[in-house]
Amino acid sequence: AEDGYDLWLRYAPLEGEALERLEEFNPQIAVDLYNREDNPTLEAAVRELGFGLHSLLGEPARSRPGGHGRILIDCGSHPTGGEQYFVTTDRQGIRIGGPSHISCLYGAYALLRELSLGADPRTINLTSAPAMPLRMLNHWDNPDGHVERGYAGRSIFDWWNLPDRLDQRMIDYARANASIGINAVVVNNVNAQAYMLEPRYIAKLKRLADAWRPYGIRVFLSARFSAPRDIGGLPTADPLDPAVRAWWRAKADEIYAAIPDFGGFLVKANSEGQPGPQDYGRSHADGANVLAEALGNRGTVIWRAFVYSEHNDVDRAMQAFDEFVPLDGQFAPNVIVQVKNGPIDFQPREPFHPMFGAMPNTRLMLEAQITKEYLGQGTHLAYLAPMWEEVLHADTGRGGTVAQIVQPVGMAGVANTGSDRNWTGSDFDQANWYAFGRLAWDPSLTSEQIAREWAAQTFSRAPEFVEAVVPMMLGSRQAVVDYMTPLGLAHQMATGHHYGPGPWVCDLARPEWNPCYYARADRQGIGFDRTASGSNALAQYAPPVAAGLAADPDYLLWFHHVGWDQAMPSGRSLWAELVGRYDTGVAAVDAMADTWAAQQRHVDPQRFRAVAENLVIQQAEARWWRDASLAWWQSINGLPLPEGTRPPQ
Ligand code: GCW
Repeated sequence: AEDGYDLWLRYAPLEGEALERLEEFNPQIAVDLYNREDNPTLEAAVRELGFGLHSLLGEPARSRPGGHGRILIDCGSHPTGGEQYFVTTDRQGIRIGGPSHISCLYGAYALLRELSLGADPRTINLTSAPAMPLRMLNHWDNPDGHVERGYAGRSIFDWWNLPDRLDQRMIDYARANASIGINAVVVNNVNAQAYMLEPRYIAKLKRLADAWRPYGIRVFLSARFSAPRDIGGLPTADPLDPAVRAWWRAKADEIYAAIPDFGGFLVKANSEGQPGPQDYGRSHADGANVLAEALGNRGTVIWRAFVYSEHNDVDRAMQAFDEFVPLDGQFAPNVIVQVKNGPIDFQPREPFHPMFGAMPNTRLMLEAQITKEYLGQGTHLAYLAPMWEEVLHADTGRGGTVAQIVQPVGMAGVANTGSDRNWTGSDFDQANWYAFGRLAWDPSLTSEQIAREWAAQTFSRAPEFVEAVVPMMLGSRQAVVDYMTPLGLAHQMATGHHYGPGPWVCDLARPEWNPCYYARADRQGIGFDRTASGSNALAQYAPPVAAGLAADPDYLLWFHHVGWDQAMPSGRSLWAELVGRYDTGVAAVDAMADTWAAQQRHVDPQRFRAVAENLVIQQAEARWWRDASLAWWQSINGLPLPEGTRPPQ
């Protein structure tokens, strides 16, 4: 049965002309003489090509007598030669090449992708280099198997049986990542357990590192800042204490002895109760630099900018900028500061984070969330590439777009994997993993292009299918924005789980835990004034960009408190416009369900039904979001639903 385990690497048998062309070509894999020495990366390339081609040709493959098309794997073995590849065709056949072994694995996946999409093997010509050096997944997986914000079952990492037993799933995971160019993995939650740094866990991590090395993946660990105290027996974790510095140095040496290409540490410090340098009156830079010194030129410290402190009545959207921008230039060269796409927290829509462009002397990396904590989790269909595209293309007004700012460094995505048979809980959430990798490799790809290749490889190449499903995917994130948090509203999700609506919640201890803090609805109007008359978060952006954001209808209630009866450009009042947006979101989900219902003949029954049933839930829950939110706003503004609005159903 098709249960989705194969992800986009299904290599479903070709049909028609595409099949005839590949049969005609009659591929034979060859490895260049110089590369004959056993190399696990080239072996992986040969294996994948063999398996993929066989599968694309169908069973049983009709073998053709006579000529055959050679596929020559011919890559250099330069360890730091770069990850770029080329796939070219000449009279003798196809040649996959590049400076390093990993070039050939990436080239093999690119070739298989093209062939899967029906390309002619006699004219394939590809050359590609990754835009960003670090293309990374962050797993929020706890060692006990629970995944924070995970909606696809338990963790895929079997710490219990490692290092003695390596699940085949770990190889298939590496294949999936390599096929989209992901080259770095943080295996544990940023809310970290210090004991992950103990020798028994280093041995487990080594087994994973060894298994993934052929696929070009480096492992990283989330490190708990207080580890020198928690597991090191020291009385303090003060980063300026010599014994603490020596402890981190010895810990790094121990890890490198086991894993010579260990990537480094990811740290969440002084945020949401995590320990950090501020506990000792030190700065984020003091903390990051001590870990950086321990790693030396062997690795990187990735320090998260997602911080906000309790007992601070500054607008939460402003706190990271306020804390980090003054530290620009103080971080060691092997420190990266990792910044979420927006200034609050992975909302369905946020303006880009004002830190991008504001720290020219610090290496900044983008953090996106693949797992859809605030976008209907594993149930609602929302394709996130349009959101990431929006952020990557945003002009910071300070030396380039967000993509240009982070390109020399990289992009991290909070993974959505779990032990569900299809990896991601819902079949369409596979597209978000796929799109994240493709965009990190090449942020100039469009979300449409990525959706097309994903849908064709994952479900069906039938043009009618692709033409229907791609637009459905492209509109799906806006639908979520409309029925959950239209017009720039944010964080209206119920407390803790962040799934359903909770705009009425207003009694939690910390102000910024409450949805009412973000919506600021009162009898007169709704929205958070972040202009000069309010928190002035707007001033954290470069002036021309701030002006654009202030005038952007998508961020209306993000930046302004607006009267319920204020006229909108549409001519309608804000209230009527808001109601209209919720309705638009509900209608969009109905249309998605109709689109999917028409695809039955293109999709295997198991996955067809799984997606259809999720969409039924989403239809009901879009209504839940709209009706609960409107009822709450009405209880505040006392306004009737505008004329012509359909009654709740
Ligand atoms: O998105 C929020 C989540 C927390 C998470 C935190 C973070 C890992 O609700 O679960 O903790 O952000 O990014 O650190």
